[in-house]
Amino acid sequence: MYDCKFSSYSRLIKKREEGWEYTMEDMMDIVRKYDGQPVTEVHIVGGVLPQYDLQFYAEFFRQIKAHRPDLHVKALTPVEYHYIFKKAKIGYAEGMKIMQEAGLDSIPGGGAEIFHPDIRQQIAADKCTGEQWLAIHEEWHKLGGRSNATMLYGHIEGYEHRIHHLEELRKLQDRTGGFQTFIPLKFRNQDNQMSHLPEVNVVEDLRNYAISRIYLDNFDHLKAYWPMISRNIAQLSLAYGVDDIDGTIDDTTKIYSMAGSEEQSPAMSTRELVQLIRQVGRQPIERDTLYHVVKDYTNEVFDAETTYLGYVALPVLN
Ligand code: V47
Repeated sequence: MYDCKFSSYSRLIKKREEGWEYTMEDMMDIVRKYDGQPVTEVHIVGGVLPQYDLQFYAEFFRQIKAHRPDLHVKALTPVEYHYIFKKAKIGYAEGMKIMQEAGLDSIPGGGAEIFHPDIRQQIAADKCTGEQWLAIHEEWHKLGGRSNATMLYGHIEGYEHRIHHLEELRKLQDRTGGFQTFIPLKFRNQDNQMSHLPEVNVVEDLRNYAISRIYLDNFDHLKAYWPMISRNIAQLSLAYGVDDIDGTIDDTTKIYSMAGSEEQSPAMSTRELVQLIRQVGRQPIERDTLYHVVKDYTNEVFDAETTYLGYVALPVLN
């Protein structure tokens, strides 16, 4: 495993017993746990481990698709792809094609952190470079694939580094149009190697959403990931350019609960999510991963006795 300065859940190989190391069977058990439930997407967060190679991930995607063909596989980031393609001695275009044929449906936004080398060197030196991150997304877009983009902000970067990051994303989006949503990720400082840094305040968070919305006018969506920022701030962000607060979620990775988020067991019912959106006068629309409308909840009447489970995503379409 690479060293990660800001992650509260990553562990080096020498401390592997403190981390997560799942076998293919363990991971398939997690997928099977949701059989019969209205789950639309599995978001697979990886990690760089020598035993997880190209064949391993391709086989994993194939097994998920064989088990549940309609489940959208949103998996891994350029950090893992760069590593496994290099080990397999193949280029990005060939590698992404193999992943697509194995069942990969889209790439999540992770691993972007801050592209500018002055900052990336200090917080994510082991990870692929900003150029490599962008190049892998570009190859994926050329294959017709869609992906998301993130930016980890509020640590040692300056505003100029954030703007550089947005500019790089904007330029790639102008070339390919393959990004769906931009997700600013606020640095949380609990139990990681950057815990000495204070977290930025909520005004900064909201300003960052507003600037991102204006700068990335070629992105269709701006997402506030509520398990990271808390459900109340996510609700507020809907007045600052955000149109997507993600879904009901079941954060088995604990990326944010371990990093100090207010949300300790991130899962909301559909009813809670709908209420959150309605309270601020917005329209709750369930979407799938590719932003097709699944259901309009504007006039939905919820029965207090009913338990609403599921991993639906409810963006607000303005
Ligand atoms: O790349 C890790 C971030 C990312 C911390 O595509 C942290 O829909 C804040 O990308 N404080 C992975 N952030 C998660 C990710 C993501 C999440 C939700 C939805 C989507 C999507 C993508 O989490 C990493 C890193 O930037 N992260 N540690 C931390 N302490």
